[in-house]
Amino acid sequence: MDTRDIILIGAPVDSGKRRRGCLMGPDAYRVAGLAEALSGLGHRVSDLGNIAPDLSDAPSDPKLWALGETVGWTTALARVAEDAAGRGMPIFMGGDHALSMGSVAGVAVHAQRCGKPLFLLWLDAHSDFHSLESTETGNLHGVSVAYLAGRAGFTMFPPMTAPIPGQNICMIGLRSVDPAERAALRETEIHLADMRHIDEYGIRTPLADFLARVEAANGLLHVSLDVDFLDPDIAPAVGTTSPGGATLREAHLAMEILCDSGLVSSLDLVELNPFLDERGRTAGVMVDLTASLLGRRIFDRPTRSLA
Ligand code: 6HN
Ligand code: MN
Ligand code: MN
Ligand code: MN
Repeated sequence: MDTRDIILIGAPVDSGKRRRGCLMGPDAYRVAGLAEALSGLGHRVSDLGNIAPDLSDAPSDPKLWALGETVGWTTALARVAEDAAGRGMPIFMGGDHALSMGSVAGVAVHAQRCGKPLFLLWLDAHSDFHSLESTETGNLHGVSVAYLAGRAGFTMFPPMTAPIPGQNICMIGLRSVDPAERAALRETEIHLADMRHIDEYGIRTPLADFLARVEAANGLLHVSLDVDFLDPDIAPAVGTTSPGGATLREAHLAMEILCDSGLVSSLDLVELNPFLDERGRTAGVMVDLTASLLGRRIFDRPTRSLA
C-alpha cells in the first residue's frame, strides 16, 4: 500500500457515559506503540498530542449526562478533524464513542469541500442511534450516529452541517440494539449487519458490498472502531461488554479488506478503557488491528494454493 501521512490525535473524551477511564485511552495507545507500528510499515506518522474540549458554550440538561462537556468536545474535535483531514489521514485515539460526533462532523465538512460523498463504517456491538429524547441511560456515547445522520433534536449541539445519508452508513457487528433504536433504524436506509449476518455470510460479504458502493461513488470512508465490536474474550477493556462479538480473525480480515480497498481516509479508535485492561492486551489488539488496516500482512501476496 502507498505511504500515507498519518496524523494521530489524542481525544481523551470521557463524558459520553458514567463509568470513567477512557480518558487514559490515548496514552495507552502511545504506550502500546501505535505510532511505532505505523511508522514501521513505512508511513509518515505525527502525533498532535491530546486536544481539549471547547467549553465556551456548555449547555446542561438533567436527563443527559455531561452534556456541556460532550458538546465542547464535539466543537473542538470537528475543528481539528476538518483541518487534519486536509493534511493526511487522521486517527482519533479515544476516548469514548461520543468523540465521533466531532471527528466525523469535521471530516464530513472536509469531504463536502472536496466535493466527495462521505461514507461511515460503524464497527460496534451497538448502533449508537438514540435521539436525545429516546436515550434511556442519558449516556451520549449512545447517540453519535443519530447526530451524524442528521436526526432531529440535536439543537444543543453544533449544527451537523453535512449530515451523512443513511445509504452511506453501514453498521457491522451489531448485537445490542435498544427497542427505540431499532424502531428508528427501520425508518432509515442504513446498512445493518448484525452478528447473525456475520455468522451466516462471514464478515467479507457485508463489507465488500459496502466498499463497492463507496468505490462507485468515489467517496471518502471514515471507519469508527468501537472496542466492543470485538468479543470481550479478546478485548476486555471496555465498559459496555457484550458477548458474541467479532473474533480476532474476523476483525483482522475486516481490516485487511479495508486496507486492500484503499478507500479509508480517517479512523476512530474508541471506547478503550485501560483501567479495565489485562496487562495491556486490549490496547495491543487495537494497535495490531490498526496496523492491519494500514498494510501489515503475514505475506505480501496470496499464499500458494495447497490443493
Ligand atoms: N457505545 N444503547 C446503550 C445506551 O446507553 O444507550 C449503550 C450505548 C453504547 C455506546 O457503543 O459506544
Ligand atoms: Mn459505540
Ligand atoms: Mn459499543
Ligand atoms: Mn439504551
